[in-house]
Amino acid sequence: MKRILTIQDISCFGKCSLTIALPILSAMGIETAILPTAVLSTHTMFKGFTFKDISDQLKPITEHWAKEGIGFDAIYTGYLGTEEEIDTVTEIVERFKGDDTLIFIDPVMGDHGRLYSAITESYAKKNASLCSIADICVPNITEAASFTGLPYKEEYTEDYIKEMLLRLAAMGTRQPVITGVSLSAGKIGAMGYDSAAGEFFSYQNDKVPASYHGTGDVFSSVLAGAFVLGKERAQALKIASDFTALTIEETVKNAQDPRFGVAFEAALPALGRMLE
Ligand code: PXL
Repeated sequence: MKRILTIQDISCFGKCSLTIALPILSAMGIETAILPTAVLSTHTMFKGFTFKDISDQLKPITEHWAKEGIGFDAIYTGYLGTEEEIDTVTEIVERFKGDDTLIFIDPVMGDHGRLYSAITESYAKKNASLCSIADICVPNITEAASFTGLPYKEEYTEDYIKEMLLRLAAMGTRQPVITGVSLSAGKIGAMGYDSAAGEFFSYQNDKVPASYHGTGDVFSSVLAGAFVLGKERAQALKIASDFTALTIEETVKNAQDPRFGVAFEAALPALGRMLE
């Protein structure tokens, strides 16, 4: 069985980060070790959330694992609260990276043209350098614009996305993948670039006209899992995009406050079938 380590916060209510990654990766048949960086009452889109930083535990936990000789087929990082955390996570990635360890970085930092409130310019720079050591990094257009210095656009051409991907590859990421990319009206998906082969790849699905918190984490978890399972990149993008669309469709059936997240649980049986 493949083994992945995922490093993210635990938001106790409002499904995202670890409460999405752990059940999805487990359902994909991947042994999943977790490294929680912080415990929040909810994710940060709710007012008045509590936040307990537990990132001082990252080093002692991983030192224990190293002593036990524990290794991973992949490391997948998501939302990281502070610059110090990014430094520590970078050290952990360097320490546990074997010849065949897939490093998958989701540089969670913003959306819809705006960086989250706590994100500073120096945080963004540090996050860009974490992406530079990734095999695969999956920024959305907002995050990719911040990393590459290109302007954020709501309306764009395929060439704009290609330019972003080339710049991300020049920064060091082996296979950058930009998420939330719409290459024609009514469609949405992702586009990537394999820097070793010099090839672009993309997948587009019908856009479900609804928006919920946590869909980025669903997409990243499935994509990371699909790569770990050895799926070919076009297939991995298709599975992640189709599953994410399905979770949105399931959520629409019993619509709640969008901050409560997506009903990914209802779509998990279909994920097994998509992987066959
Ligand atoms: O879904 C990304 C995410 C993860 N963790 C926390 C967040 C967010 C996005 O808002 O606030 C705590």
